[in-house]
Amino acid sequence: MSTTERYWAERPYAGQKALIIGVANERSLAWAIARELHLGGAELAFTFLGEALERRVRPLAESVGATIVEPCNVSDDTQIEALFSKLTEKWGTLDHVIHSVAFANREDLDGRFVDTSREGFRVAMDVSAYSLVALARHAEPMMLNGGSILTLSYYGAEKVVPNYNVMGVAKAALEACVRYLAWDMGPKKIRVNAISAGAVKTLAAAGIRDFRTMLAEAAESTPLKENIHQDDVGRLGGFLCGPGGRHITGSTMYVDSGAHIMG
Ligand code: 0WE
Repeated sequence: MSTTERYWAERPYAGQKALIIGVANERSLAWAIARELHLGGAELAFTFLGEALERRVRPLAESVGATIVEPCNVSDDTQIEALFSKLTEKWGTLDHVIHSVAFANREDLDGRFVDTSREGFRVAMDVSAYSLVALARHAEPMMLNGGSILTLSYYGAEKVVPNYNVMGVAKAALEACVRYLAWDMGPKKIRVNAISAGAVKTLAAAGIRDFRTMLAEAAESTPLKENIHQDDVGRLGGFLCGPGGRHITGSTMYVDSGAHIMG
């Protein structure tokens, strides 16, 4: 038996249930974490936004034996409530929530941050930061055995990454939400953490100007001299949901080839 086979033979998430929000296709970071949890024996539920993504998500969900695939627009309380009534009815309890959702208007990811409109700021904050709070609040009563809530962040939360603009502000808020949620939920042994991932080619990065150049430059300038892969995020996500993460909460952990240490 190889080392990896031996690792998965332990099935660290056997009997556990995980809700995955933010799979768009096979390149999604949420999908990488979902696969990792599936390998370790977890049962999965997925959400999608709109019919186009439903057609993408359903086959992926089926490939890992998931039977719960529900719509969820995270900026709509009614849809969040419907999702959790379905989960309560089908599962009753929940162990993990993976939140891998962000949105800013396309025009706010270019040009000057100072030009962000009130509505653009509101939308970015609502979808990218507040949604974690709303989901955590609904998940909490189902997480009777403790568990893990994970979200995805990016270095633009801490330092200026040109053009990341309002998303940087929203990710800063998201990382602060992680800390306050960790404090609220700690007594119930629910851990809340963020993974700050290096730039990686996903649907969220498609159409972002000069993204390929960014990737190439990042690869050159990081200590490890290579870009990250979705699977790197999958492994850290699995670690944080598993026994390795038992006393880790409120943290933002980096998977970025060391990019964040550079001055
Ligand atoms: O968080 C992100 C991007 C999230 C995102 C992507 C889009 C594209 C399509 C949020 N909203 C939208 N809205 C759209 O209309 N990343 C970490 C990837 C990313 O995005 C950047 C980056 C990096 C890295 C934008 C500018 C500069 C760097």
